[in-house]
Amino acid sequence: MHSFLLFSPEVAAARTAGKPVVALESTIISHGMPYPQNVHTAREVEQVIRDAGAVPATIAIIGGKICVGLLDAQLETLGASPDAIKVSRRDLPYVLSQGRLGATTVAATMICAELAGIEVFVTGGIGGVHRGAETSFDISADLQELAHTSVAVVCAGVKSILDIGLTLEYLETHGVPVLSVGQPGFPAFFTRDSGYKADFQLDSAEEQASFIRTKWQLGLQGGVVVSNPVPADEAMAPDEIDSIIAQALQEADQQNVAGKQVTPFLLARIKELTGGRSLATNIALVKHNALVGARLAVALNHKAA
Ligand code: PSU
Ligand code: MN
Repeated sequence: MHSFLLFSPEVAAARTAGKPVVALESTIISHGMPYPQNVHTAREVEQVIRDAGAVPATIAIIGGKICVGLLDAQLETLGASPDAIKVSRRDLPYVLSQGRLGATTVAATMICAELAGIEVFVTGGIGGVHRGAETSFDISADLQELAHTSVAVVCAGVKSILDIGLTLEYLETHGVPVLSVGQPGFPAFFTRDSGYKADFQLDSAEEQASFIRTKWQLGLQGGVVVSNPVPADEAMAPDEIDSIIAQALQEADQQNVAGKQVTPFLLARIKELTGGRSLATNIALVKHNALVGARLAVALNHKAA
């Protein structure tokens, strides 16, 4: 086993028993939602996964270890700590070797999940190609990770802070399939419809698991995006969220926000500008993704590699 990995007792027991495990990221906790709703939501999301017959493994970097599964106290520390570092692929060696507190992005969580032998990972939204990327070159490392690392990522699509069309083009170029659940369209995080279609609609966990197994059995390495729209009664009004996103983007531009600060800046501004209503939608969609991810992990577990 990899010397950097440290499994929680719950996850270690699940591995021994051959139970399905679902990875969860921690940047959504440290940089995606405010305290204390972040910790509360993280616990609720874990419980959704347990109730659906799988075991949650929230991943973070603590004390020079990749912690796979967090104790309550660790989750609390991470959620309450203002100086947890946002850790993507580039940052992993620094945060581990310096013993810093790190919250893993989609990219870093995929790396850690693969090291830990976990095939399914649930999040809210993945990173992507930013609007204006033709001049800023701002393309999330999440997309390269999906190209190379063999983990299925359940999400509610990408926020329209990004260029959704270019994000899908990038994924196509790198051979990353985009599945949708319950509708043909690719969802836009706060809303169910991005105006773009997913590649393949597969509604049942069994079909999704067969697709994913087939890809990996063919030797086609890399991830699969399983896009799951926010439940209709929890979605935001498209007009409202679009104008708020436009304002947040303009402010980021005026304030010269760059690099890894861009996504957290936009997420925080959107929350403020919606008076916190975006947070309720965010929490609802993550919990819904947890249910879909747990069912997928159970189905994949029945089709052992
Ligand atoms: N998108 C969201 N919520 C999030 C993130 C993205 O809707 O919390 C986080 C995820 O951890 C994702 C990261 O991996 O932001 C992407 O950051 P960047 O764009 O800097 O690669
Ligand atoms: Mn970026």
